[in-house]
Amino acid sequence: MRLIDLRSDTVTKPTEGMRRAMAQAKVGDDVYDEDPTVNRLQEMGAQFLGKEAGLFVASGTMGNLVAALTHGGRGDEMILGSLSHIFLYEGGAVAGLAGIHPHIVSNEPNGTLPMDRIEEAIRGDNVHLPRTRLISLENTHNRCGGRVLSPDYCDAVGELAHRHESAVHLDGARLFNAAAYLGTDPAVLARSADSVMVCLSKGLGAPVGSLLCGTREFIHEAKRMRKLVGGGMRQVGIIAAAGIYALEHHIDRLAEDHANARHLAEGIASLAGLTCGAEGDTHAPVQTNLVYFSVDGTTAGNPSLSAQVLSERLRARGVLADPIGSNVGQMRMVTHLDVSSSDIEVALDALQSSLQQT
Ligand code: TLP
Repeated sequence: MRLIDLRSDTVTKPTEGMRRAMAQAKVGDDVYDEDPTVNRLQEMGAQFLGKEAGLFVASGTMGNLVAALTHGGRGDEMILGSLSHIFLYEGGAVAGLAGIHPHIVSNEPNGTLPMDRIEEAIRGDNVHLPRTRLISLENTHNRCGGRVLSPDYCDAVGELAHRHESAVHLDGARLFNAAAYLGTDPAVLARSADSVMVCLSKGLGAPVGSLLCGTREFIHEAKRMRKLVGGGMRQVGIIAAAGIYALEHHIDRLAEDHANARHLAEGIASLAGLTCGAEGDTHAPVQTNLVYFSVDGTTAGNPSLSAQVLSERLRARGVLADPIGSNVGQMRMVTHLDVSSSDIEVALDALQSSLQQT
C-alpha cells in the first residue's frame, strides 16, 4: 500500500532531477571554503534573504543554535515565544549548549509576541540581571498553525530590539511558505532580522540542510560556532546541490501545498468530531501548509476515539498523521511536494471512515 505521509514536510524524498543535480555536483573541501557548490548555495541563500552572506548547516536546529551561540553566550538572555520551536523542540540547546537564559513570552494564537510584553521582558542595565542579547521570532509559526507574521510586525520588533541594543533572530524554517502566502519577497520578511535561518529540507524538498544568513562579519563568526558544534563538513556540495535545485525549482510550487492544505482543512471542518485550528485558535483559516485539528470522540458519536486512536486507524488506511503537543486531542497534517490534490481526497475519506469505525 502506498502511504500518504502527512506527518511533516520533512519527509519529502529527492526528485529525479534533484538526484541528478546531486550526482553531477562539483565538490571541494568546504572547511577550506573550497566547495564551489556550497559557495554558490550560500550566495544564493544570502541573495534570496537580502543578507551579505550565508552558511550551510546540517539542520534547522543547528542553524538556530549556531545563531544563538554567535549572538550571545553564558548568562545572556534570549526572548522567545512559549510555543516557539527553539523553546519546545530543540532539546533545550540554547540553555544547555549556548548557556543562554530563555526568557519566555506567551505567543498570541497568530504567532506574534505582543510588543508590550517584549518590551517588559527586555532587561535594564543592572548587575543583577542577565543581558537581553536576542529576540527570536518564528515565521511561519509552526505550533501556531503555520500562521504568517507580517513584514510590519517583524519591522516593529526589529525597531524595538535595536533600540535596546538587542539583535533579532528569525527562525524561518518555513519562511518561503510565509513569503508565498503574502506574495512577497522573503527578503522583505527578513529585513529587520540580524540573522535568519531557512530550511531547505521542508517544503522545498531537499533531503538535508538549512541556511543561516546575516552580515559577512556575523557569518564569519557563525562558521567558527558551526565548527564548535561539530558541523564543519567536507565535500558537502553533493548535498548543497539539492538545496540549489530546491531554490531553483520548488519555490513557486509552494502555493500548491497551501491550496491542498486549505482544501484539507475545509474537509476536516465538515467532519463531526474534528475541529480545525491550532490550540486556542479554532476557526482561524489555514494560511500555509500546516493543518492542525482537534479530535473530540463524543461529538463524533464515538467516545473512545482519541487522537492516538485516530492516528492508528488512519495508518491502517495508508495515511500517516501524528498526535501533537500537550493537548491529547490535537493532531497535525502537513502538505508538501509528495502529496497531490488526489491524496487529499484519499486522506479525507480515510478520516471519515476512521471516525465512523466502531
Ligand atoms: N520542525 C519539525 C519537527 O521538529 C517538529 C516539524 O516536523 O515541523 N524551526 C521550526 C519552525 C521547525 O518547524 C523545525 C522543524 C525546525 C526549526 C528544526 O528543523 P530541523 O528538523 O531541520 O532541525
